[in-house]
Amino acid sequence: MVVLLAALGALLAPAAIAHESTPVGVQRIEISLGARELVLTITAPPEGGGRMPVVVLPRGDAPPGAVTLAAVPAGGTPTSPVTVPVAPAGQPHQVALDAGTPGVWDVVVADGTQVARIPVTVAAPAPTPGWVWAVRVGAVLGIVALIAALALRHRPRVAVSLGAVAAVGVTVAVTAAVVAPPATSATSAAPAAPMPPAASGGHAGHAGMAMPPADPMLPAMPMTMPAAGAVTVTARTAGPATAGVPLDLALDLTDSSTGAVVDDLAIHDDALVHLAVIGPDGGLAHVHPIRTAPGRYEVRLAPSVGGRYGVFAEMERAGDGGHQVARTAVDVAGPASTAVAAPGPGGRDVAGMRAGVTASEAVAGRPTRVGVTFTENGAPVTDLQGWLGMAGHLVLLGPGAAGVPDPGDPASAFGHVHDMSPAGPAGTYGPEVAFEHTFARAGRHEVWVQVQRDWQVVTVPVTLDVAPETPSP
Ligand SMILES: [Cu+2]
Repeated sequence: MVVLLAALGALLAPAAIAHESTPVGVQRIEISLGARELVLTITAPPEGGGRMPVVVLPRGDAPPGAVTLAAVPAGGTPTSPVTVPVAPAGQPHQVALDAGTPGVWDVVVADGTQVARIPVTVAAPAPTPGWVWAVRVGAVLGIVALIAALALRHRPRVAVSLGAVAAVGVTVAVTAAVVAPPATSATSAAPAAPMPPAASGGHAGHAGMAMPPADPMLPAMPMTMPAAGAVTVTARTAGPATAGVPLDLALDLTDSSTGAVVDDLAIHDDALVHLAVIGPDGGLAHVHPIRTAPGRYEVRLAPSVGGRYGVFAEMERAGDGGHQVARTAVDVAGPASTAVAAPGPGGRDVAGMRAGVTASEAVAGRPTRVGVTFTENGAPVTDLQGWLGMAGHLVLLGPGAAGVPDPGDPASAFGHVHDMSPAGPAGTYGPEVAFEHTFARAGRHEVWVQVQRDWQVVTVPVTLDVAPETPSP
């Protein structure tokens, strides 16, 4: 009898592990909160909710001060936020927030003026499989009936009936346990899908036609994806924008086909929205607006000259995976720019370093390689930190109607290219970052190469003249 009870106890064990929760992911997101650049690493709580560790890493100028963090149900107001120092740059601080129930939560980051809300979904625990219930019910029934039968053994007829019930219960439990699927597939959410071919640098990411081998156990990729709604970005300012005055820019995201508010952005390259703001002086601000409400993003800019600024928002919608750029413009009052165009390929001094820019012959329609090699006092720089998950970024603006790059002219094409080279043994990059890009149009282009060193983004502007494609002989 003891053996039988032990066996029943063992059968109950799978029910206990069925609720074991698994961590569902870590995401990194960069935000421009006022004058601060913060990198947050958010570890999602286990299924069902719980502790949510968040690491706050200040980068950029990192003015002294602190921000507060809290986790609240989406749209809620924090009641007991945690204060975190955000200086100096490169000094991380970890806090443990609590997201106690499944659903959509906001990680709220506030600096006393601005409030960022980063949505985090806390997964619900997987429902208990039917076989677990069969084991539980069968085992409990078996144990109870067995104990009752033993207690009533002075009434043989009743005891025999209870014994029969116990046998049925044990049979149900044993059968359910035997036919149960292996524990791994019953307790984890889903088998890991095979990774698609990595889009690592070069042309690999552009081939596009290679499909991973079909796996009958995975949902089939539909052959025709529904066209994702393109996002329209509407820029608003509280008042007239003036050069030399900090400018709070609000961006409202709507679906261009339905007009509905767009609030399903996925984090890509460590941000929800990558915003390039290009001024009439050829200056580039590459910032990451904070989400302040569903479909609304805000960022503080520092326009230095008057004129029309081009605003380029790069986004990916969840479930779609497609990368898109929405553009708009903002007019700033003030003296016009007197800046001259950036130099072409060659050497120039930037951020205490020497940046040597090379470009292969740039011809429209053909791959062009742009490289920048950094040296310091003649020695190669090998401590570039990478930024937004990669070695370097190249932002480009093509010629407008007047034949030169014009950020306010929709005819000026915008582009963003990555250097996806692997990091060196120390996790750093350098001395060279390089980019390959096929310019669609001939004419004068402005490109900005961006790397990170000492927690500061270093931007190297380059003027590049692209020759027209020569007709094939
Ligand atoms: Cu970005």
